[in-house]
Amino acid sequence: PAEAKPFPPYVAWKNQSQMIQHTATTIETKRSAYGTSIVTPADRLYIRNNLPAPDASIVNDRDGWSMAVEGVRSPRTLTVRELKSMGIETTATVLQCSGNGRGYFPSKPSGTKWQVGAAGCVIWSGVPVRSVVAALGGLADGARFITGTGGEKLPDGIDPKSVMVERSVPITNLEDALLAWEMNGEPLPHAHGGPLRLIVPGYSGVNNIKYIKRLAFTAQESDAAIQKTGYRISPPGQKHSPSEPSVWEMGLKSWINGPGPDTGPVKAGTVQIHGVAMGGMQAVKRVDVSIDGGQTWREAKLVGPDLGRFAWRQFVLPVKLEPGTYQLVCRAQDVKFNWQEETTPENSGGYLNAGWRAHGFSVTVA
Ligand code: MSS
Repeated sequence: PAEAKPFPPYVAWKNQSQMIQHTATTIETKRSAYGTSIVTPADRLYIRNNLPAPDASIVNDRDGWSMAVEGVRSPRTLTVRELKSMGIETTATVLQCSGNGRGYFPSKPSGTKWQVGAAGCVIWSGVPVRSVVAALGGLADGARFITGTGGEKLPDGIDPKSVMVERSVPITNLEDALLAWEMNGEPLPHAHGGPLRLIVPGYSGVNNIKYIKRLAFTAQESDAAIQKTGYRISPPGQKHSPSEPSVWEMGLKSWINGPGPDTGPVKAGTVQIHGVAMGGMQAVKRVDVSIDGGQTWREAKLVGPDLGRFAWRQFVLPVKLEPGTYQLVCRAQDVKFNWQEETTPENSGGYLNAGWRAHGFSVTVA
């Protein structure tokens, strides 16, 4: 099995027994490895790289890392040391790959067949992007997007636009976006984008640029392929086109982690059904659990401190189960009274699957 393969050097420090390695650049958390507290430990947080990660030596001098800022009144290159003098903020967000849940689309779109594990809840600390903008004299005229560029060395002999990791998000994210140098109380690991990463709360993984080397406030979206034609919601089987919606905001979503399809046999008696729920841009208000595939529902209890609207909530429902087979599903409601969708329509990239039915599974109680 894929899990047996040792992890490549840049992620060798990960807890390999708690993860599923699809490839050297796509590694997910096992459903059973999320636990019941809120924050996902770094050593089991998923990994996704579109390009090979830069050399780990880039974190040898973290404070010396520099990032160019463009599209402000006084454009400049700033070091992490300088950024640290401009402000500090800490935010918990769900970091989730756009393709998380792709493995549950019936048509099996191409790309990594992520189940639930290309996600985690992470605490970031860094400087608000808006503070950096203020320190550099404010936005230049016409800025409509925040565009971040990854610090990877690009392969020779290829059009850089075809491979570079550069994404644009609407300027409205100035409110909440962060340039983070710490993750879960530690210097940001190189594998997760250290020394410096752009965090766009509520937006899917690809918009959170690792090892950021350029931050530009632009009039247009990036013309890099990853923005122009990649990561778009297109009809099944069709190529992405720039006119289709970009994979930006995440949706309302929840899933059960335990007992799970990978937690082994369940003993009859009282079972604590638990999982996670996230609202995308809105806080989660409520989670319902069903043991009969959605015919009847019971409200679960939200567990632990509320880390803000961009974090996920853990939930639990104690249920007495007799021997038999049960179909476990859950669905979340946000503070605007929207319910999680039952089925996410197929799209060619297999993005943003948040359908509650597809994330369910059956357990046998003996
Ligand atoms: N950044 C950079 N620089 N590069 C790359 O490749 N990727 C993406 C993000 N960012 C990249 C970046 C993706 S795609 C994702 S998910 C994320 O990141 C991940 O993260 P981690 O830390 O987990 O690895 Mo899908 O939507």
